[in-house]
Amino acid sequence: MNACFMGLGYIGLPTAIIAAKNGIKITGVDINQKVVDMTNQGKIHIVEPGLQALCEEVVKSGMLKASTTPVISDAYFIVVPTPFKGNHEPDISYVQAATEAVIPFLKEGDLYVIESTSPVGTTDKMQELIFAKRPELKGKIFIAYCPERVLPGNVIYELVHNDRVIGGINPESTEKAMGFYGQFVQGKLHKTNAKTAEMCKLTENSSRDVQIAFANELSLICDKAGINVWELIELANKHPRVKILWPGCGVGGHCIAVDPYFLTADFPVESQLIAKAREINNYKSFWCAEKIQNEMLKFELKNGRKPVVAMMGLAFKPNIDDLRESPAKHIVAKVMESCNNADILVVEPNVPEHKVYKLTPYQEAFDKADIVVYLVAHDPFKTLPHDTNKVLLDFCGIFK
Ligand code: SAJ
Repeated sequence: MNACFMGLGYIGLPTAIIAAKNGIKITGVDINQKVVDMTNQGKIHIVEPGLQALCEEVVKSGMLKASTTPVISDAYFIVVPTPFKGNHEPDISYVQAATEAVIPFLKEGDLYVIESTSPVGTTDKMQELIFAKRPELKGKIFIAYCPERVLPGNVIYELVHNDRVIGGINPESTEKAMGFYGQFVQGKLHKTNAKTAEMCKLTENSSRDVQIAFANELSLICDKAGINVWELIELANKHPRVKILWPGCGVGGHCIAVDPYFLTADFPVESQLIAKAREINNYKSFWCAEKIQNEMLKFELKNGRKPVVAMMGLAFKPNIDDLRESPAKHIVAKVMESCNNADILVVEPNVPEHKVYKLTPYQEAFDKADIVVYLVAHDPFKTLPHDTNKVLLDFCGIFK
């Protein structure tokens, strides 16, 4: 079997590699020539443990080849980004462009699957687009939606072992897509229709966002009430039916902080809780920045000099090098903007350098700082002492 993967990013590339490893001949398509060149040299352009070796193997064996254009295949997978526009409206133009690129190659019996997180109804829209241009294929090709669910950092394991939800535009399409994923997924494959599968992905990430918002709201209440929120949540979670997540300095990444807007944009009246959760999680970052600024002011009033502040972590979550859409990064920027004379040391042990900030090793920053702000719970920070005279602001539960 031959398949084309449209998009060689954080999901498309690993999925293409795993499929190739399982005997499917893959053409990986990306608009970025650099990504195509690197892939063809067996090199990966993303950070993902274990993926480099697998990529080398499937490129060498000829099972994966990258290109900037699709080739005639038996199946086509759309794995491109779906960002949102300025007004939080979803932008499906990449899905549309990738679909338009494969339309000329489609033939009877082919499978077309969207994996990109998409607003409800996108698969139907792409179906209309395909049949508007190729009416002779009506009823002769298979169209489905199958969202990915992998966690960056654990992608190789999760791609194979996670359950998948597969929704076709008709039962035949669902079956055809099940047949494809069954070749490398060991988790269960759950059948549904395209709309439910689209909604399922948005539901999963919105559910997590709402739960984190609850934890973040608790952290604001506890701060005012003088209660340790980490101890509180640990105790509440001893109840057999309570499972509260953890507060942090906001919610980042390209999924949890984005996907709920796909629901609030299309269902503004109905999605009150989902919209409020987004607001709370965004507000938490502003609150953290203000808290830091207040501590800096207090220090200055008490000591007659500006404090040295260590900002610990820039990534969007612990133990990764991904800084995109990171609340920690926004907080650092906001604090730096407001106090241009203060000595702010920025720490991120998972990246060698940053194009805006001069990075300081974490131990050195800790030693020099009067105020230590924990923004991301990276493991190395947990080795630093907490019985110290320094002011410690722990927004991510480093000592929990
Ligand atoms: N966070 C908290 N408190 C928590 C857990 C997370 O504040 O208790 C924060 C993190 O620090 C981070 C953000 O939430 O800023 C998102 O991190 P995450 O680990 O919750 O999720 P992602 O964005 O890395 O991956 C999510 C996953 N979805 C769910 O868990 C429902 C993953 O399975 C999806 O495949 C991925 O989104 C995606 O691509 O949609």
